[in-house]
Amino acid sequence: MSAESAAEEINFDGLVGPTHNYAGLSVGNLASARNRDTVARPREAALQGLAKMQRLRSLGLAQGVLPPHERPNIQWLRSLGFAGSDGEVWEKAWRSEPTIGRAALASSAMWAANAATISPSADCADGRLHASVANLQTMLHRILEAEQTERTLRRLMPDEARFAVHPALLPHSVLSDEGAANHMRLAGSPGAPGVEIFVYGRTASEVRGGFPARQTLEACHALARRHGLDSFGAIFARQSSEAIDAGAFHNDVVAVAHEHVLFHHQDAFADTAALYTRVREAARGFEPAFVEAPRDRVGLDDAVSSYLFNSQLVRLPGAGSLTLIAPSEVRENNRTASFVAEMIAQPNAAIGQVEYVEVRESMRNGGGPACLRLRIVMTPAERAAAAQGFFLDDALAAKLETWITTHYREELAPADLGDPALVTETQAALDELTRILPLCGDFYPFQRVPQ
Ligand code: SUG
Repeated sequence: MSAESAAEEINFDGLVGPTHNYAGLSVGNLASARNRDTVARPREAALQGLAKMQRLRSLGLAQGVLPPHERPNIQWLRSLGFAGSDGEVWEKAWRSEPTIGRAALASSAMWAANAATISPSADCADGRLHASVANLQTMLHRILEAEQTERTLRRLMPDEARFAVHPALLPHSVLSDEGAANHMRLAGSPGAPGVEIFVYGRTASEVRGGFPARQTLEACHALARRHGLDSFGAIFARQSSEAIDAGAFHNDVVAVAHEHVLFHHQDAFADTAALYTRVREAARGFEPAFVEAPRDRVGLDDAVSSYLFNSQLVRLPGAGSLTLIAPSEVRENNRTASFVAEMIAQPNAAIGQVEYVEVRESMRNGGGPACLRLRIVMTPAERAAAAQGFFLDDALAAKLETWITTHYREELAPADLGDPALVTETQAALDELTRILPLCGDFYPFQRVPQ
């Protein structure tokens, strides 16, 4: 088998961290606003995420896992002038600066689709796999993620002859970048040269009302340039303002692509016809299939509340068509459930099966199945060169399950969040995790000896 045909797309899911909570931090993300200050269930959230990973493995797909970040982010709080023991730093910050405290506690790195933008080696001029860490500059709590994400990706893909891990673009409104959530790729097979679609919500000079548009065209251009995509390989498409203002704060709330199939809402893009034309012109060696959900069947409100398009689109081993891994909320909404049932029943359907997964705790913060994973297409040689301890197998899943049930609180209510014991607990949990995943040494800032 050639490297091209043996390459596979591997989902790396972010582990939900021990401080998973609902702080209402993301303007324009309706679920985050609606669930602000409700009681979160970190243990259940992490177990739901792990169960999704295991479900995909049981369906025959390769699966990886990425570690949570250190939260509360004591190092950042110290840089803002808080002093004392780690517990004291947290207690003072939480009490005196609630906006900063909430940002320092967020477990939002679990949404690995926002960690980076990945271009498989088949698309890149230098033949290496390129990864650009996202700056996530629109939301304060998310800007904090880039530093650890870069360290994680360098551990996962250490061999610079095969992998190019780029730091985040300068965190500024002009270069606003939210990673793979605004990036799609179409290809005849995962390892064949593909067409990468970068979706942006605004240009840098534009003043837009409504909800924030978190991705600029200028950021997309920079990513395509860095990754060495040729002029055929990169397409830039504008997300529709209606979608953003209806709560589609990332493109992956209204569209998803895999292999030759693009599944999207009718109102996902500013100019759908132009996008189809560009994709058809750029597609090398395959015929793209466009599956559009019409607005009179599925409203933007249904798309945003059910997360129909935040499904994972995958090819199960031996399957003749793609499978949609959809959140169970899609099945609970009559309109999306009946749309999916009809779509998969079509003769020669491009998407011919659906599997429902339960990630309700993440959904309550606006993160569906597709948000929780970063897709990395790897050839067999790249997979062999990656750090093996990040790939999930039954033994690792069992260790992670025990680790979660040992360390995670069952509930986190708003009144619990300022508790200094939370710092000690999360540090103990993360310290143990560095012996379960290949993170030995001083991976987390709290593990470093103070200078
Ligand atoms: O950035 N929610 C995340 C959800 C990210 C979903 N990712 C993708 N669509 N790929 C966000 O809005 C809410 C945190 C809080 O409110 O506590 C949050 O950050």
